[in-house]
Formats: sequence, C-alpha cells, structure tokens
Amino acid sequence: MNIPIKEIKIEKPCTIRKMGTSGLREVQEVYNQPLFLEQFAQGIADWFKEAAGTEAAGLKLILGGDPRKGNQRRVEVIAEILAAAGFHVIIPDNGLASTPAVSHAIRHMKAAGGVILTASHNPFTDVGIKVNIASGAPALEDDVNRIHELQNSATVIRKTNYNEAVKAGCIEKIDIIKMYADLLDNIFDFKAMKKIIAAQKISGAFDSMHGAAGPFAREIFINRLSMDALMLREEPREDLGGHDADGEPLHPEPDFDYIPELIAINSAGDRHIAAAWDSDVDRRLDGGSGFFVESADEFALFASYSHLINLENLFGDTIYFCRSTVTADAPDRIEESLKKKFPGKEVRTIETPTGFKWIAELGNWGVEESNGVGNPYLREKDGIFATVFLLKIILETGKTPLQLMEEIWKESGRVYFTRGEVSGKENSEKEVLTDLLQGASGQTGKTFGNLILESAESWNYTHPESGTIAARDAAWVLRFSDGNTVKARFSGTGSSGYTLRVYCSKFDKDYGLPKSDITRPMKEAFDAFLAAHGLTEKSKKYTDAHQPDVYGGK
Ligand code: VG1
Ligand code: CO
Repeated sequence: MNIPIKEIKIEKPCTIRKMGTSGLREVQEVYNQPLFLEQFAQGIADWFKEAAGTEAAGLKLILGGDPRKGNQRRVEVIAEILAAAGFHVIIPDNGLASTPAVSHAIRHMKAAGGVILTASHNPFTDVGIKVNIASGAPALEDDVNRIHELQNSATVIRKTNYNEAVKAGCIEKIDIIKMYADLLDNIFDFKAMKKIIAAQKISGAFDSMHGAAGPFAREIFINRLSMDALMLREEPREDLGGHDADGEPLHPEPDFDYIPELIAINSAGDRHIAAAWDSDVDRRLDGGSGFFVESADEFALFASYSHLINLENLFGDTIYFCRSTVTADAPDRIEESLKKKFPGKEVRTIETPTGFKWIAELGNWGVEESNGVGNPYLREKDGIFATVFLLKIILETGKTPLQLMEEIWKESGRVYFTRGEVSGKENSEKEVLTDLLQGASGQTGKTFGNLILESAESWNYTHPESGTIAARDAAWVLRFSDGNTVKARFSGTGSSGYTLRVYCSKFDKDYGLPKSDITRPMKEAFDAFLAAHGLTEKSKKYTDAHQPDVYGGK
C-alpha cells in the first residue's frame, strides 16, 4: 500500500525498562519524554516483524486502550509506526478497548497480535502498554526479553501519517464492543438469560470505575440482557475519576478499599449481582445479595459449573486449571471432582508465578489472587466474562452467590485469604526486605505474634511441560503453626519505589467463621516478623479491612 513514510533518526536513545508482571508502566513524564513512545513502539513493530518470520505486509494487529489521559494520541502514534512497518492496524471506533476484548479480537480476526495501552489498576498518573501475541495471550517471558532488546537497540523510527494511512486502508476501525458482546452471547446464550432476568426481576449494580468497562457493561447488561442495572462511574474518563478526599489519585482497582459505593449497595442485599472492574476490565470483584466472592473461590465455582458453557473444543488431552502460587488454593481442593467431570481428559491443577502470561501460556484456564479470573475462550483475565458467568449460575440455580459458595465449602472446606502490602520509596529498604525473606529459614522455631514459624523457603516455577525451572524465587513462602501460610513477592507493576505484596491463607473445614478472625493472626505474625527485624508498622494495609463479612467479625 502506498503511504508516506518518514524516518526519524534517534539521536539520544531513551532507556526503556523491561516489561514487568503485565506490560510496562511508568509515570506520564517518562512516557512523555521526546520519542520515548516512538522508540517503544518501534521495538514492538520490529519484534512483531521478527516473530512473524515473513514480510509483515498485511498481517493484522489490534490496537486500543483504556481512557487514561493522552491515550487517544498514543494510539495514533503507535498506529503510525505499526502501519509504517507494513501491518494492517485495527483500532476500535474511539480507540477504547478492554484487555480481554483485544485478546478476543486478535483470535477472532486471526491477527498477529495486539497492543493495549493501559496501566490497568494504576492511577491515571501512570501510563502503561501491554503487548499480546497471536494466541491472544500476553507476550511470554522470552518475547518480553526480545522486545526489550529491540526497543533499546532501535536507531531509526519509521512512521507514516495517521490520516493518510486511514485513507489508504492500512488503518481500519472496528466495533470491538459488539465483537466482544457477541462472543459472550455465544457462550452464555443471552436470549435464555434475558428471559429469566425478566421473569424473576433480576437486578444488578455495576461499577466501571471510569475506566473502559462502561460501554461494554451497558451493551451487555442493559442493551442485550435488559437488566435493571445501577451503573456507577460508567463514563470512561481520562482522569479515571480524579482524586480522593486526601488529594491522592484514585486507583481504578476493584478491591474493597476503592469501591465504597458498590459495597454499600451490595450490603443492602437486594441486588442479585454486583460487580466492579478495573480500568482495562481484566479484573473483577463481584458477588451479589450482600456477598462478594473471592477470586479463587469464584474460579472453583466456575470449574464446578463448567457444564453450563461449552468447553469441549477448547481443551486438548490435558486440561490445566491454573492459579498463581500466591492465590488461595481453593481450585486445587476440588481437583478430584474436576477429574470426574472430565473423564477421558488429564486434569491438572498447576501453580504458576504471578502475571497472567504464565497461565495463558498453558492455554487453558486460570485465576490470580488479585481478582483476576481467566476466560478460557480467549487468553486473558476477563472481568465481565466472570461477572456474566456468575450471573448465569445465579439464574440457572436460583441461588445467591453465598449459597453457591457454601455448597462448595461444605464439600471441600474454605480457604480464608487476604492480601496486604508493604511499600516504600527506598531501594535500600527493598534490599533489607529481600535479605530478610531470603534468610527466613534461619528463623524457624521462633514465635511471631501468636504463631510459630515452622518453615520458610522460596518458590521456583517448574514448567509443567518442559520440566525446566522457568522462574526462580517467584515468591517466598513462610509456613506458620496451625496451617497459617504467608507468601510474599515484589510487585512488578509499579512505576516508582517498591511494593512487597503479602498473601495470607489458611484452610478450615468450617466455612462459617468471621474471616478476619482467621486472617488476623497471620497479619500479626508477619508484622511481628518485620518488627523483629527493625521494620515496624509496615504492612498495615490488607484487602479485607473494608470487606463486609456475612459471618460477622472485623
Ligand atoms: C498485579 C497483580 C497481578 C496482576 C497484575 C496485572 O501485579 O498482583 O495479579 O496480574 O497486577 O494486572 P503485581 O506484580 O503488581 O503484583 V492488570 O489488571 O494489569 O492486568
Ligand atoms: Co487490569
């Protein structure tokens, strides 16, 4: 195709960090440096060309992102560079897309991959970019390494003119909302759902957190399912809702700290389904009738009700049900019943490092600790898919989310789970924490809080197919007395400072206990462990601090 190409020599190359857990996130100022975005995109274009192994000419790439400030312009710049490299660039109508919708579009349109402009749950002051491959999965570890090399060795930027490329047909617009809603309609049968919703006057409340979710949620729950739905923070906004009362930018993260209005509405108990999604809609927090479902629990529920959706063609001989190692092990506890559900298939529950690329690489189905539940039809976590699946189960069974979970817990017990974090600015502090966790095995036998540290080790990920160690020290595992387990790892999505993520879990056959009574001793033990080493008052923030608990307790 004949489009004008301009070559810009990179005089002063920017240093580009390697993509972390999910894409590269930096503060706006980093992405706004002269030619930073162009150099970043050139590396991606070069990598897609290399990965395709042939002339890129005509291969499709999907491009879109969340509504954060500057993304519309960034979409155009990246499109200019991908089109100049010979790709056929496909962009949603106004550039707005969710991560799962891009993953689906890649597969549906047989594209070579996609680029998603989102810093996901990070506030609008951060910018992020994720790269996905032809299977729809996030770029895998080797891909990330190679992209990093190419980005930092680019010497020339080749770009075209956006409007000219649109005119020449090298950049094409699509209705990605329709495409994604059609996928869910095929999976869940909206016609049948709509009937039950009308007959039983099913209602919902949905918090889009001013991210990309609003238009998708409106199309699905209101236009297609005709549901009585309260829409909170529906409009996509470039400041993702702006600042909180203390002047801090809001986090578009579906967690108890950030969704007070939805919590209040759900706690009233009269909405059958309630959900919030992050800015790129790959994570969810959902529930209904006064209860919220923890992600590992929800995944176990979905696996149990997988007969409601047609999965047959999705799985090969082996079905991997995956969870990141720091996720509550609720899915593993139903492994035996899963084996019975899929006779003739090998069913394996697998632990992976954090970051959905590890799960998506295995191709089947998985869950992460941070409210990310996978969609087996594409290769990403998928917030709206999860909420619609939960709704489908509610409609088919006539049960509330709590009743559904209680049935599973009655059978296999409950894994009580909470997450916390320790964060700071100083690298020296990060090093102290690292040494402390690395050397924790020397502390076994000691009492912290009311618990005894029984063992401590770091966890390595062994690839289930190749058998090689694919990630070393992906998490540290501290086992305390009475089955209390604390895991920790450093976040890979921050743009400055450090965040150590802390995950507490304990299994109990009794499911009706106040959750915070169970999680508190673990938080206290970990805090005492830090305090014993001079780090006091550090890990105060846990996700269940604002979680309503139907069994009481605080
Ligand atoms: C966090 C979550 C992780 C998730 C990642 C990307 O990573 O803990 O579960 O996969 O964000 O989520 P980290 O490294 O900060 O703990 V998202 O919604 O960007 O796609
Ligand atoms: Co996200």
